[in-house]
Amino acid sequence: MQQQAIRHDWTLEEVEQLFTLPFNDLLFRAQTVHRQYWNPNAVQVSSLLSIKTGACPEDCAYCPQSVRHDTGLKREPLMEVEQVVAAARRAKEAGATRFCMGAAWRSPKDRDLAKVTEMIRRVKALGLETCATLGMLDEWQVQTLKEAGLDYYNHNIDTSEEFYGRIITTRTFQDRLDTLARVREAGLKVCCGGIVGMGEQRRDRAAMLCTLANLPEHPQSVPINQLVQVEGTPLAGRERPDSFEFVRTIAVARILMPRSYVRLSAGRAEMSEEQQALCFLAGANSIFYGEKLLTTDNADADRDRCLFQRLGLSFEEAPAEQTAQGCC
Ligand code: SAM
Ligand code: DTB
Ligand code: SF4
Repeated sequence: MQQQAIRHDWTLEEVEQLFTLPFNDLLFRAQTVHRQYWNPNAVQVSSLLSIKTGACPEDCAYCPQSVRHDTGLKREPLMEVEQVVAAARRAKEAGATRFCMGAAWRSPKDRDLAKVTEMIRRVKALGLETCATLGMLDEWQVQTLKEAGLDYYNHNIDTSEEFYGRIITTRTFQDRLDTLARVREAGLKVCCGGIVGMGEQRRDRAAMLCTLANLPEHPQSVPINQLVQVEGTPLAGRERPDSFEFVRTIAVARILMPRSYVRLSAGRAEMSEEQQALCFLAGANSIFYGEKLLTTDNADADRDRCLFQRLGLSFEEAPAEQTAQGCC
């Protein structure tokens, strides 16, 4: 069978048509593409740590960390480097190959960035891939992170350009694209995706994936989150998205971006094992693993291991170039 081409010229209509395929046809197509590029039974495993929690000045309607929402979350200053390294070591021992450090910032301040670069160096020295998500970055900040050895930068577009203003008013969709361009142009790997279940329409989900697929390079990692509803955020109480619609979103992401990791990201704790299995069949090949996401509970790690065993899935090995430097 001919390999699915890597395209950057998808039209919204084409993407919407994929969403309307009969479920079995869509999954067959996604799984076919998946097998052309990936080991279908290996899943990349990342762990997350919130290195600075709460009191974020942005007003993202989904987020428990915004200072504008009363979610009862305890704010925590930027963590100490040693604490972060200890958490990364535990994540590695549990089987993670990538460690993602998240901070509730609009953008990092210089003093904070200096500490984060030290965290990156130390985590990388453990033999883990590093990822950070720190908000908007200017060129100098991107360069500083690159020089520290950062592998991935996570910066989500979250939804369609049209729906964006209904979710966030303190920055624009274009602001997000601008940071993504700086990160990409500096040669860092991009981790960029969005959230399903915020009250958006299918057209918004299609437009979000179309934007990602038409970037000059596909993000190397595409996290698809299901909204984790947190009491006190404006989106708490929304109707849960249809489970098959979530699986469809994963399948369309896989077809549009064949070479990217597609991460079954937040929201697994609320999904059945059968739904997760369908997501893997649809081409998801990355997860967050471990007790917590940033501030909310993740799916239970023991149950994850059991699910992997039942499905014959394995944790993907660390990339060959990622070797511990032995200093810590
Ligand atoms: N402050 C930085 C930023 O916004 O880029 C980094 C951290 S922020 C928490 C990272 C991403 O987490 C958001 O872009 C969003 O996609 C996701 N996220 C946050 N809260 C969520 C929730 N309740 N459910 C699902 N995803 C969520
Ligand atoms: C992503 O796309 N999802 C992660 C990570 N990137 C940073 C964050 C999910 C956060 C879920 C809500 C919380 O735990 O605070
Ligand atoms: Fe702040 Fe990021 Fe949460 Fe938005 S998603 S409120 S920028 S931590």
